[in-house]
Amino acid sequence: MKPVLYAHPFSSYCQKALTALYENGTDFEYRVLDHTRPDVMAEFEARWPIKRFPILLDGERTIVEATIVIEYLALHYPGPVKLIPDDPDAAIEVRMLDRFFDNYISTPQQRIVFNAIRKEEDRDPHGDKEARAMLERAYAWLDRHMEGRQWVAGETFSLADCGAGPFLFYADWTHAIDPAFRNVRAYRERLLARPAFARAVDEGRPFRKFFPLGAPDRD
Ligand SMILES: N[C@@H](CCC(=O)N[C@@H](CS)C(=O)NCC(=O)O)C(=O)O
Repeated sequence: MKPVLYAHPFSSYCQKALTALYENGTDFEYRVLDHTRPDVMAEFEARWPIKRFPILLDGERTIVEATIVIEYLALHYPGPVKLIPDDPDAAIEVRMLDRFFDNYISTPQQRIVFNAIRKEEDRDPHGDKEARAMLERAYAWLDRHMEGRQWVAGETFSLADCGAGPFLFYADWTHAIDPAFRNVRAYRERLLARPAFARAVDEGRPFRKFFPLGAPDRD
């Protein structure tokens, strides 16, 4: 039986897991989370009442959190692209950078978007300002880190790059990456040219009109 991914093509965390699946050509069943499919939504919510996606179902086992989905795939469905290095020390670097993108790029990016879609009276300008300041600090750190590098952790494409793709993609739409951060911008372009992530981006294209801040006419 193949693993089942419950996901939506326009979601950044789903694109992170999809990039890993596409990198390795892993055979899986894609159950798209769509309100016109209440049966799929109900299955998903029964499996993970926290209701954050993606999740992976393998037999009776439910795996949650995009990073852990990728860890699980590397262990149980390994392919030619080693997204987590065998060397434990190199793997620490990969996992550390993976945390960087979740915590300091994606989290503030989502905070800005969630704030923007609230009713006017419920918005939190202070939270928005803090999230933007975090993104600026994260871009600055990443720009120095990416000097002379192709991928973010080690010589090869890894788990950390799987998250970097979608998170930098949406972060730039949300709070533009200043042109002065040329290493970050070049890295974002490199990620967009990576076939596995490019495929995930293409699958999300039809949903761009739903981006709450308005999707730019590029990428
Ligand atoms: N920590 C989770 C975060 C997943 C997440 O935030 N997914 C978003 C889609 S990109 C979601 O479920 N949004 C639904 C909601 O906020 O109600 C992970 O790493 O997988």
